[in-house]
Amino acid sequence: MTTTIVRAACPHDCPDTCALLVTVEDGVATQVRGDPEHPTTAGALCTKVSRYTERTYHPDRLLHPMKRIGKKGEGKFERISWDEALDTIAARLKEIAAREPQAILPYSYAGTMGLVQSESMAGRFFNKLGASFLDRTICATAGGVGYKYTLGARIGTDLEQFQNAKLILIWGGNPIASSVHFWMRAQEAKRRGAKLIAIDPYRSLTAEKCHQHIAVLPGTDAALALGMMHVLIAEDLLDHDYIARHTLGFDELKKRAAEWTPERTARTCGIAVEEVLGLAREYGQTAKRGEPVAIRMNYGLQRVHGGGMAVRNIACLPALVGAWRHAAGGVQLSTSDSFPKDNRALQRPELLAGRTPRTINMSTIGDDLLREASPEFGPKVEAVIVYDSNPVAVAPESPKVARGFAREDLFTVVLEHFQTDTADYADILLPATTQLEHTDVHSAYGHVYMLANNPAIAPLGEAKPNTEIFRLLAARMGFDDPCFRETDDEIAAQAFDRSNERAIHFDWESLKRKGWQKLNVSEAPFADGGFPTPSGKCEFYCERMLADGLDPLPTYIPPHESVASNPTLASRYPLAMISPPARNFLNSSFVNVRSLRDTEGEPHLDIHPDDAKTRGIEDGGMVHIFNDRGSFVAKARVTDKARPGLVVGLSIWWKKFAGDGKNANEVTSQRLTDMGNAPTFYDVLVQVENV
Ligand SMILES: Nc1nc2c(c(=O)[nH]1)N[C@H]1C(S)=C(S)[C@@H](COP(=O)(O)OP(=O)(O)OC[C@H]3O[C@@H](n4cnc5c(=O)[nH]c(N)nc54)[C@H](O)[C@@H]3O)O[C@H]1N2
Ligand SMILES: Nc1nc2c(c(=O)[nH]1)N[C@H]1C(S)=C(S)[C@@H](COP(=O)(O)OP(=O)(O)OC[C@H]3O[C@@H](n4cnc5c(=O)[nH]c(N)nc54)[C@H](O)[C@@H]3O)O[C@H]1N2
Ligand SMILES: [Mo]
Repeated sequence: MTTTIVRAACPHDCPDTCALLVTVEDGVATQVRGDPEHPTTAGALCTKVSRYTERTYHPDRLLHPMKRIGKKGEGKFERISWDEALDTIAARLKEIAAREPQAILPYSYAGTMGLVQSESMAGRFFNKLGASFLDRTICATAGGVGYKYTLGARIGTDLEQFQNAKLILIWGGNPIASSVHFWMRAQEAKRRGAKLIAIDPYRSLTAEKCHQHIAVLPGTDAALALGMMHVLIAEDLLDHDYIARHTLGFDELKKRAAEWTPERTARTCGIAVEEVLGLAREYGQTAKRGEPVAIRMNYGLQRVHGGGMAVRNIACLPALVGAWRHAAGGVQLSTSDSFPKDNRALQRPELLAGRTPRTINMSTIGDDLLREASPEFGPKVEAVIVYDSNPVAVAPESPKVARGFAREDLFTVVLEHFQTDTADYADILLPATTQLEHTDVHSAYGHVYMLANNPAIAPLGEAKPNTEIFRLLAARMGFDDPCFRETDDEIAAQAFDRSNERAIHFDWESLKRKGWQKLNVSEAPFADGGFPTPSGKCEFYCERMLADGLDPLPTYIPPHESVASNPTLASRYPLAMISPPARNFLNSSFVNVRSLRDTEGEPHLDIHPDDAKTRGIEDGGMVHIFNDRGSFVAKARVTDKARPGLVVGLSIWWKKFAGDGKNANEVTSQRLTDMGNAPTFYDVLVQVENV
């Protein structure tokens, strides 16, 4: 028997982007481990990816191209050859493109985060075609835009520093489920005497293990940050020297923060005045003692109307108290802009040849698939090519998404590992390779290492990498630019811009051998200011926001749907619903892996005992969750983990694994955030009753 160890990278949409070691015995991958030498992975994997071989060798893997023989959504397919599949797709796309290429829409997200298998060859293909652009907003753009207004770029505290912090605010994130390698550092900090405070409407697994949990109402974090500023300023818990040298607009901010008394803040957030005061004092006094205070924000807090503003406001806090002076202080939402990705080399925008196709927002795919041609919208969508995403399960207001994909006149191609809820609507379903079967190169959004993914095994069945599928389609379409013939290795070698000092060490061949390489970045990014904003400062007052039609100062934007902001709606639908990630799923990936699904059991709804009692709901009873957009059924868990007025349905279930064939996105809305045109998954009112 020959045994080899292959260096790989976790492809999933998670801040941790782990370095993997894959054991291969006689051509079969038998084990996936975390690389013990990679500092952030530290030899540990989450429950999901430690079972990656179960996913790759799953009996339900798609192994051949197929064409639909049943009704759309029914999921009945028949095996065809690659030639037939590619010829069918090319013929249809040629016919549409000859009339109107913008009637073709790519739909993709982060099924794989690999820079090669996500938007390289695919991006080139759609650029050459002149297809509609897709605005990839479904996760992080609200917070990303808010963060950038304040700090200039998505750069933050290095993950490898958090264990040295004396206070960590875990704000809108549940890292035990969604970023376990950050949580390992936070626990180390706790052992060294740090205090951990969770700010989350729900007592998540993480909130349960922190010293303190502040259960704000969903969508009110911007107000809490303003209240903290008020107290920091009133009690002079400030770093005046840092403010003077490295910030813009402190005097204006002072006036604004004065409006946010602890009483007003507490009322808005649905918490006690003491909680506002206590949080601000803990933060300000720890910093004043010269000790590092760190904030780990996560995207959970920005899936609401004012999500961009909330992130912006929180991003102002470290500069007020001088937390950036310490490598272990500051804030991290994302580190993605630390990476000098060469998107031009990957996607070749010159293939557009001067055209600027219209842009469709992936978060409003429900409405947009149902739209007729119009001067504002442009042509009706006639073809959708889905890869690295499962929109029928994950996109908001799912009843409309499903109706859109059910259109008889829509031509749908899905590249997938499995027959997902979206795959059920495909005209042509193509088998894609998993991370063990293809080459890739990775950046990360929670740490600062570039990683290589070497293929460990041969593709299963007739599966092909996304790149190869688009390469073959390009040839069928007659696209003869040389970039369509590049190999995956050639593409990977162009992923980072080596003229940028941060990626100066990047060399694909050596990265493949070593597996990972840290970017050339400083330990404390803003210790001496140098924010990548137009002013070079942390912008409390932001001219760009004014130009974009926003309040240039931190403010509070209430939820679209809440008891306080919409009492009329709340009289019918009085409960706020959030649907954050379940620990054993990764968005909708892994839901079909038996052992992981069995651990989650079935779709649940956590509801507070008071809210259950008034509705006669008992623990373990089946409940119906509904609003004007739709409804779904789940098993009630009566628990005070959900604060009164809040219900929580951990997600994202495949609809076909739920008893009623529906999931939480039946009731979520397509209304967008204040910034970044992102969805408002956690800005939803519902009513709940016994089935
Ligand atoms: N196991 C697992 N890991 C994942 C994922 C997964 O599905 N499963 N998804 C991955 C993806 S795509 C992402 S984007 C990341 C991050 O994904 P996030 O959406 O940040 O998810 P979580 O880290 O679970 O944290 C969300 C937390 O925010 C809370 N929350 C909801 N609304 C509010 C609010 O208004 N204010 C505040 N303060 N908190 C709120 C929720 O109760 C939850 O505990 O995780 C990634 N990691
Ligand atoms: N209600 C609710 N809805 C949500 C969220 C929520 O918290 N609540 N979270 C939102 C967030 S943060 C996100 S990021 C989105 C995530 O939404 P998506 O990015 O759509 O994520 P997944 O559901 O994991 O689907 C990814 C699919 O890509 C496939 N895939 C993986 N690798 C490859 C590959 O190499 N090739 C091909 N062709 N396919 C591949 C997987 O099999 C999987 O089916 O969902 C959003 N939806
Ligand atoms: Mo996400």
